[in-house]
Amino acid sequence: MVQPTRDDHFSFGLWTVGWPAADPFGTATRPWLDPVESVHRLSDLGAWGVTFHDDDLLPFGSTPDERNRILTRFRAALDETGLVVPMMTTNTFTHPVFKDGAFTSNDRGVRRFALRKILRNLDLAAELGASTYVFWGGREGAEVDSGKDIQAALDRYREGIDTLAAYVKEQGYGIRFAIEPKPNEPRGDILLPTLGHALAFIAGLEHGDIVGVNPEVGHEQMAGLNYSAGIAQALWAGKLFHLDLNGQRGIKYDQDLIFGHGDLINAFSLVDLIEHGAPGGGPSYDGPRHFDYKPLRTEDVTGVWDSAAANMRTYLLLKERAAAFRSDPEVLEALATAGVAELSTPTLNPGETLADLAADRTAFEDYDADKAGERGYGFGRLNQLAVEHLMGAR
Ligand code: 3MF
Ligand code: MG
Ligand code: MG
Ligand code: MG
Repeated sequence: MVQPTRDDHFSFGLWTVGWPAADPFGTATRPWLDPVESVHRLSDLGAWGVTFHDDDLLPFGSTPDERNRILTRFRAALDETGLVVPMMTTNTFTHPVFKDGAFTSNDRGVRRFALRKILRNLDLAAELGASTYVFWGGREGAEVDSGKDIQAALDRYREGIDTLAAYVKEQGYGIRFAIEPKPNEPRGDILLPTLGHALAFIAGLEHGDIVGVNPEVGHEQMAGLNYSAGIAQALWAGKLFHLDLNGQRGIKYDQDLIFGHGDLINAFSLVDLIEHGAPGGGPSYDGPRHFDYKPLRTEDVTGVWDSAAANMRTYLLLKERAAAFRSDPEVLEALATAGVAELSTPTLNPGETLADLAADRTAFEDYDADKAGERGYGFGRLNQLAVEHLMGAR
């Protein structure tokens, strides 16, 4: 049960296991990892897919010959292992040219360069069969209020996404875009910092029909938000196109811990939600279970592969625990006591108008608000049952 298979649709970014662990205060603690080796190791561990930024595979500034050589080796590794490339993305944050952003740099030349860099990689994504293209804003943001016209920046962000989305449609690539929100890092103030900001931005796009979100556990939690509640809203909006699973312990820098190694209770409710759908019958999520984590800087190469396996194992254990939770008669009873199913009944009767409601004395004049205020919902008991299932005590 806890042995991952291709059917679990686990995918990993090349930049995750491949992170050499340099941080702002220290140099790399691990050697560069050949992407071809990553493909083989991930395949051996039971993963299904591999994802990457252009520069993870094809170093910035590679010549056409170098690109061909690297791509030939990489495709051979995919063919040998059967691993797929479900998602690709562009690095518009590492090179100094992007220090003031890409789509929203004050420098127009940088914006035009960014569009070209993305365009080239979109063509590669189509060739490799990726169905999702992620846009993490990276350095789209500022530190100085008077240095960035935020409204102009949002105009340029929209221009960039819409221009590229129109291209994807024209080419018939069948690729959908997924915007990845993130607050606080690497800029002090970032555009589209949370899932909610991203959904509002998407609603104003011309080609928003092919644009959704790629929410990351740690990114929402860096803003103190509830990840599984955010995922529920993304599902409700029909915009959960992809996700980045990892762990985070509270409001601090982006930790990218192993999935479940942060807020484990929220990880449990997330897996329950995306595997089973909402209790009221909302959609579940059938896309890749994608890990965007970093092996701890203290790990050696053995620790890298142990941690990769740990992400998948934790997911599968949570899936098993969530299934037990959902089918426990005591949980069903606690859900009924809490009135969870009742929330799916519309507040007005079929065909009832506001005037009908205003005439309904039982809704107001004769309604015993004090009595209704005495109701106990039993949420604490419900959560204890979840925690006990999570701990394997039931
Ligand atoms: C940064 C991230 C990014 C994105 C990636 C696309 C470097 O905090 O999470 O990884 O995930 O750009 O998915
Ligand atoms: Mg992160
Ligand atoms: Mg991250
Ligand atoms: Mg991410």
